[in-house]
Amino acid sequence: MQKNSLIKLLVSGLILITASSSAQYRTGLIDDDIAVFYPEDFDPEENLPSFALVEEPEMQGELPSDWDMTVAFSEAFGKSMAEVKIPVNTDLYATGEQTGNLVRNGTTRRMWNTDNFTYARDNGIRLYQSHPWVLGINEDGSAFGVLADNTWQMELSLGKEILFSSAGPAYRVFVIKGRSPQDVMHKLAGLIGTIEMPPLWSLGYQQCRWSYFPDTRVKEIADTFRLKQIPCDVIWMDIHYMDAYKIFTFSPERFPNPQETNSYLHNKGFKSVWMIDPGVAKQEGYSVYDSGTEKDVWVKTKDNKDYVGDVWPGPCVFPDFTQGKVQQWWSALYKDYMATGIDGVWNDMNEPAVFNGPDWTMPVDNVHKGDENLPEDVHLRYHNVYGMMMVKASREGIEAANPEKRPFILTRSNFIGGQRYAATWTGDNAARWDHLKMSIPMSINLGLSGQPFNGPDIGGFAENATPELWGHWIAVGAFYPFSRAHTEVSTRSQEPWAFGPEVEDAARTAIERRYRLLPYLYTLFHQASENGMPVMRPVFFADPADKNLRNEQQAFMLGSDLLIVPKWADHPKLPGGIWKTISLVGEDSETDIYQPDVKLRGGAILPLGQVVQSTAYFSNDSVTLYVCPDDNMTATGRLYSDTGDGYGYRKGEFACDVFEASASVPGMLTVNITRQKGDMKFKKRLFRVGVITDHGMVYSDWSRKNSIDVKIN
Ligand code: MIG
Repeated sequence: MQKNSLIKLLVSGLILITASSSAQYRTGLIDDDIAVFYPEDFDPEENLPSFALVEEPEMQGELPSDWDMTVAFSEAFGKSMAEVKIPVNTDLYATGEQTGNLVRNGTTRRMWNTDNFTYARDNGIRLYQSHPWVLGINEDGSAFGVLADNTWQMELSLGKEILFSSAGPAYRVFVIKGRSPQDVMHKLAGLIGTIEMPPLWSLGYQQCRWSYFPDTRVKEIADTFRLKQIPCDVIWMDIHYMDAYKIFTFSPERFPNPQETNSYLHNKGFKSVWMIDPGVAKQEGYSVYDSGTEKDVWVKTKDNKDYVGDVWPGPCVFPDFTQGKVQQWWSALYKDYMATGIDGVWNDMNEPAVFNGPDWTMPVDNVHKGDENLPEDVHLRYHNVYGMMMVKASREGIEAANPEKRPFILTRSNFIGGQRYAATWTGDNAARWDHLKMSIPMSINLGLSGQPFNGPDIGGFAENATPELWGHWIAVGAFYPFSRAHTEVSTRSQEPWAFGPEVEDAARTAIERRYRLLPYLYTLFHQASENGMPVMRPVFFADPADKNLRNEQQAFMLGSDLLIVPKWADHPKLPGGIWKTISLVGEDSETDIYQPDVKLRGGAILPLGQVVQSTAYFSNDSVTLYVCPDDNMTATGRLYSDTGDGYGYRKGEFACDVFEASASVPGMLTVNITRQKGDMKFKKRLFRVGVITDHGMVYSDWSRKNSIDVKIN
């Protein structure tokens, strides 16, 4: 390491000379309301290429003289600090996957990806992912965002200023200003990109445990869903499917014929997701180890030996994803694997977690070799992006294996910008009430950090859920963007039917509600893929200027039109204006003991589908439009449809329909349906309008017309 850094010092000295004479790394504006601040000693070799950003920004001009949010760089106690001046009385959010309250003011966070069972380690101030990003809302509802473009180990303190303190070299900081938090989210998406459109099936309900085995048990679980008519799209395979925990292998006893298992699931309308960890068993004769060794792909110790650390299979070596050749080698491993009919991949343990490593990971002075695109450097620099690099390579391999399908990857570790490659879940929570409640601010803040596709383990991972807790968890969990039940190796059964008939009924209703909402949910995911808007949003998004809403973290929004108010919410603070409780599948949330209240915004039109047992049977041929008129008896809504998988939508095979309601004739509401974009054809398309009135829902007949009238009194 010593020799390394000496050389680096020399090299960086040279680059510094070029850098300071080039306009490229100078503080200024990169867009109307986006400034970048460079420390004087910024060294591109130590910082770039950026992992967070989709591309290097271009300088647009000088920082305006009245720009108030400036950044002061300094060095203290061997740390590189960046102190960002922020307006007074602001509320701070985001900072990625973190425990605690929705509002982040007054807290300190660590950016150091950590396998954190039950969030107990380090008081939960560092979890599996790092998002050095803060969203701030000013008193008047205008907003700003601060992004430290730095992968090195870092701490983030949110006091009167925002203070980043990093164990690495000086780094640049971006400051975004916006009219509203939504505006700032759009601008963030411009910098870090958005999710790719996920396959529709990944929006369905998903059933997991550590682990379902053997294959007959997997089939039994799938069959029980269909037998009990509880909708479900995906069954998950955790580490016990492997042969002695060796990745890309299948246990000959437990899963002798994965192809057959996958076909069985497919025939019943299920998809399967299987786990792949980064640690590769160090065993000669094991093809992944042998081919990797031959290509010299493993992360090195400071003495340039293959680093070996213990994970599930025992002693393991770890792919060094900083090298292009390693990425390609890793990607190629997915070809035969996916050919067994696997639909999605679950990348776990990629912080990376190492059982016998310092601080449960690999030594910070381990060496990543890099290549012409990425400089060689120590683990301290690349640790926080190890998972991100892994899922990028996984995604590329899965895409190459199945070029006609949209990849689905779930990752435990990631970094800001990593939503471009994988969805995420919030790791090993526990079956406790406080973890159920905390899952909401966690999920919201991940969405506000650029990762809309996320959710916690429904039911809680560690410990045994009580029937009551599981019932409440699935009732809310049906509304998480990523909706999957999961539990640890030695816990009780946690399927929807495992807690008795009452919870089973509650689960069926909850999951049916999700499936009925799929047209709306899918439209929200499409928006997220276009402009980075979170799917699950804080209540204050309904009215950012209403200070009263700023710390509401029990209720939440789905998109801009639905409010979800959990049964256990204690005096939730809800936005003003018209919000009407709706029933989605015949439930009455007022009397139901589990189902959250779902409220539709006055002025909104909500597209609803039919309840199906799997998205394999989903179609947007028959859509019900719930209309919640505003004070002027008008409302609008939209629906995005496509084929649910593949890339036809990129060539126009999609439909963006816009709905507009008005009451031109007294006593009559008319909804006009207009194709705004896309040329997808439907065999037959029927709409039906349901209007929320003072005397209940009033429905039209099913109609093929694009103008539908409803008598409302
Ligand atoms: O060391 O694969 O967070 O979801 O079930 C535990 C077994 C490894 C941790 C994941 C969890 C998964 C478990 N894994």
